[in-house]
Amino acid sequence: MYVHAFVYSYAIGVQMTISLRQKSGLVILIMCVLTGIFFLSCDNKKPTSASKQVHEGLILGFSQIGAESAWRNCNTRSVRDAAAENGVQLLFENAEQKQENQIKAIRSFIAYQVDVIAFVPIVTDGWDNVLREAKQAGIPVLVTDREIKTTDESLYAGFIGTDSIQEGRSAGQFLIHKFAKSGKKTVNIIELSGTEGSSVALGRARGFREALSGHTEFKIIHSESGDFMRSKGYELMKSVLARYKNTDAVFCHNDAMMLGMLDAMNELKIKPGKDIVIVTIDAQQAAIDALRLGQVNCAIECNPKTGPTIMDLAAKLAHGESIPRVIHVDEKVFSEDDSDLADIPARGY
Ligand code: GYE
Repeated sequence: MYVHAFVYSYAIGVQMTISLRQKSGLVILIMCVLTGIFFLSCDNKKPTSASKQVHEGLILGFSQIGAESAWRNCNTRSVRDAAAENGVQLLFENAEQKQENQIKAIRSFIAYQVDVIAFVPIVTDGWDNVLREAKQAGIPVLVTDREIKTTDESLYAGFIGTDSIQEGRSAGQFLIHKFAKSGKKTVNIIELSGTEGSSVALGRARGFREALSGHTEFKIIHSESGDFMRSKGYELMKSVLARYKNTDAVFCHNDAMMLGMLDAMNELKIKPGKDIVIVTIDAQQAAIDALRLGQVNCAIECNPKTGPTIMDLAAKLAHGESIPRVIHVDEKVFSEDDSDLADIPARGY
């Protein structure tokens, strides 16, 4: 597609040059070639929309971690829909937040001799043994959404998912910008983090600290895991906010926990977005609604709609083709500074 765009823009340039037969034509030609190069350079960011390929007959074993958030449910829908659209036979297992269930599911996929295994690793560690079994059985593995730590990179074919370090950086950068003119000597931050040991919680925490390093006025006064769940966000923040009355900002690793926290703030008579600055990740519909109401100051998108790309990658693997080692999905940052908040299309999650 990008090659087509390149050829197309080149052809337009040539045509214009010929018809103008002037210096300006040459300038246009150069611009068109540069546009083509730009399209080509975008090639490593794969679109997550359906490419409508049909992969009839392919058997994909997919181990999902659970249903802890609206984000997760959308991710599950995206995988199920894309499988149905592409004629892929999907063996879907919900691990209910337990790694041992995921390991069992992967073993059952191996026993079933599926063509490809895809899974969302709930935490980074502890996958080597089961992945070695998949390798011995000759079944390629795609890691999706969250990353794994392994000493043997040959145990999986590639990863598609979020760039969690960048999401954390964006959160930190927003706070730097937000408090730049406040004159505050100290900005007290609470971090409500995701599932302990998960690559996304580790990455978001790391990127956040990286962005704030060197800005000594920012202090993370408390950091605790709410396991990406709304109920835990509520429970935890009710006591934490009552304890830390001098909180200036909260960084939530996901919207579900943020929404639980808003309930707690309501009970504690704290005005979210005003008394305390709120940055959150996922940008689901409820977070965008809260942003429009001024209750959230910044919502960083995490894109759950990876189903179509997962099907394409699985088909490549089933045909013995190689896939990129890492594909990060496109993500935007929405904030109170945007003039077009009203125009954000319905999120679908
Ligand atoms: O941000 C959160 C979910 O792994 C990126 O998990 C995902 C995270 C997402 O439950 O809402």
